[in-house]
Amino acid sequence: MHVVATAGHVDHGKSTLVRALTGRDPDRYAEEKRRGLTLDLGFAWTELDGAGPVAFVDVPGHERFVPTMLAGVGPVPVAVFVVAADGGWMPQSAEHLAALDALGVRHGLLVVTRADLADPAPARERALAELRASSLGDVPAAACSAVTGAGLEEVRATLARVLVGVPAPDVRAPVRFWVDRSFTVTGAGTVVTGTLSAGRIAVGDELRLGERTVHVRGVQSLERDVPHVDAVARVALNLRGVDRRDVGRGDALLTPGTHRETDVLDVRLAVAGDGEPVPAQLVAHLGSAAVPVHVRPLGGDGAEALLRLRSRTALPLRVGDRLLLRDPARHVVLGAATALDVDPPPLRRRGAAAARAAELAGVSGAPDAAGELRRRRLVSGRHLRAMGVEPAGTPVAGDWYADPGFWAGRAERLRALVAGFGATDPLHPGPTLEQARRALGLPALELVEALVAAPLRVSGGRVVERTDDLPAAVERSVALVLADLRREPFAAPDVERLRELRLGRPELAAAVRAGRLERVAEGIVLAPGYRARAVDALRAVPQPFSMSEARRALGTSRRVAVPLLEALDAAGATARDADDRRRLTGR
Ligand SMILES: Nc1nc2c(ncn2[C@@H]2O[C@H](COP(=O)(O)OP(=O)(O)OP(=O)(O)O)[C@@H](O)[C@H]2O)c(=O)[nH]1
Ligand SMILES: [Mg+2]
Repeated sequence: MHVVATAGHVDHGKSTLVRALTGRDPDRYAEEKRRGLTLDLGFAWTELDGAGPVAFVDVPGHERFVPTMLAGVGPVPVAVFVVAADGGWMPQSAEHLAALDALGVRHGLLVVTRADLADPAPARERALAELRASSLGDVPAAACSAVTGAGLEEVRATLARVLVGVPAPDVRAPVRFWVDRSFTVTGAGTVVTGTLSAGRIAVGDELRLGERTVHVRGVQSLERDVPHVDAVARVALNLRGVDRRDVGRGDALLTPGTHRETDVLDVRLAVAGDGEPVPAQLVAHLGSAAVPVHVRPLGGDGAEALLRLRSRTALPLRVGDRLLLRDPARHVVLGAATALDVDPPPLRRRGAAAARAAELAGVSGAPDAAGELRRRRLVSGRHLRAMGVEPAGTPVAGDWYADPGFWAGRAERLRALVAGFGATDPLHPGPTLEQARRALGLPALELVEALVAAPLRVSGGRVVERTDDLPAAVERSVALVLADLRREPFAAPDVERLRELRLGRPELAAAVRAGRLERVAEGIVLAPGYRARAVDALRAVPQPFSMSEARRALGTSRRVAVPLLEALDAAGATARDADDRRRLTGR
């Protein structure tokens, strides 16, 4: 299917042309028919020889309804530009063309209507010259009269030729389905309609609508139920999970995880040569949405402006999206803003805007994973994908991607942190994973774990420096402790035994650093791997179990059992019930 939008000045014959081509009146409302004026988007479709089904989105031409026009053409890739032979080039001809240009519409044709009322040649020449200077470029033209029917066949043939040359969209692309109508159908529930510009929607799909998940219960296209529909298409969706009042024009249904809902973004706007500053309040149009935005200039030169946009409501965005910026007060389409960053950093310090502009100067809006890593330093793959950027390279941990220089720097800082720790507190020879996470400003413990490499290692939940060499006397004493622990794995040496073996605080700390012993609590050490062994032993105990049941199963005293079970709790291997009994979690 093809989807085509009309464009052109009020009363130039757009709706009449659509009716002549499809046999259906796109003006649905009694008031539209009475006043002979399109007030809202209209929809009609037909079969066109050589091009198959063609759906039309008919837009209003009146200057008051330019936002409605934009909601209609937003997701549509092809335009039928209408100029009346007796009307010529008019203000909304210019404004609609500026909109199509900003949206980057590259396919279309010119139709000179009302050709029975005046010579179509002057209107055609002027319009073709205007269109040539836009994204539409050189387009074919046809003249017709809806009253006499003359020229309609040529309009059909020309439109079919244009449509055959329109490239097929990517049906595997993520869905961002812009709603242009929503209503309730008795017995079916909420129905939304819109133009699907990329991707595929199938019955049973789950889509995101802001914070909620909605289920596609039914799909209709061209008034027929279908199991799925591929872009480009006019689509009606029957939805489960949303009330009709909670969805409407300007909302988008999204493939989960593929867009970032944001109310702040940085963009590049090509500016006209007059050098006028960009107004501080504009309206941004994207798909069927129109949101007021506050504009903060970051920098740029005469030809382009780098702007921070802040909108009152969030928009689902990806890097590279084009937003049309319009000044409604002056009826001026300023142009297309390209989304460079849909999750920009806050600008706090003096000079931050200029620094940001310098950073964005080299950003094109084409997804660039390495560039994102350089600027963000550390980011999850999930977040990158939501911004429309496919991660490149290998994650440093889990789903985390890091800039190589940043990552090497954090590894360096962790080594320094651990060294500093050992110097000030021999009994705690390194920071806990959580302490290290905070000191390094990292968002997840798994990142700290991933940074631990020789000579560092994790022992007893702490990051410590591996020092393999123990003084010979300490080595001998530790060997005796380990021999005791082989017989009774949870009978940690008591104060007396430690004194007898001359294992004081520094000696124990050194043995822990060397990985010979693991610290359970102050003055309590066990053989490495004690937690796994304890979990094994506790499997034999009926769940949940009390402290004394655990103590008996482990063959140890309360002095050891209490901190040992706390260590298991901390590691997530055991969980405590309300009555202080515990069970194994299976982890
Ligand atoms: N004589 C003549 N009249 C036409 C022709 N096409 C449209 N009209 C008349 O022009 C007037 C405006 O036509 P519409 O189709 O409503 O114009 P429109 O562009 O849809 O107007 P808006 O949607 O309000 O912007 C109507 O009275 C039509 O009957 C034509 O080819 N010849
Ligand atoms: Mg109309």
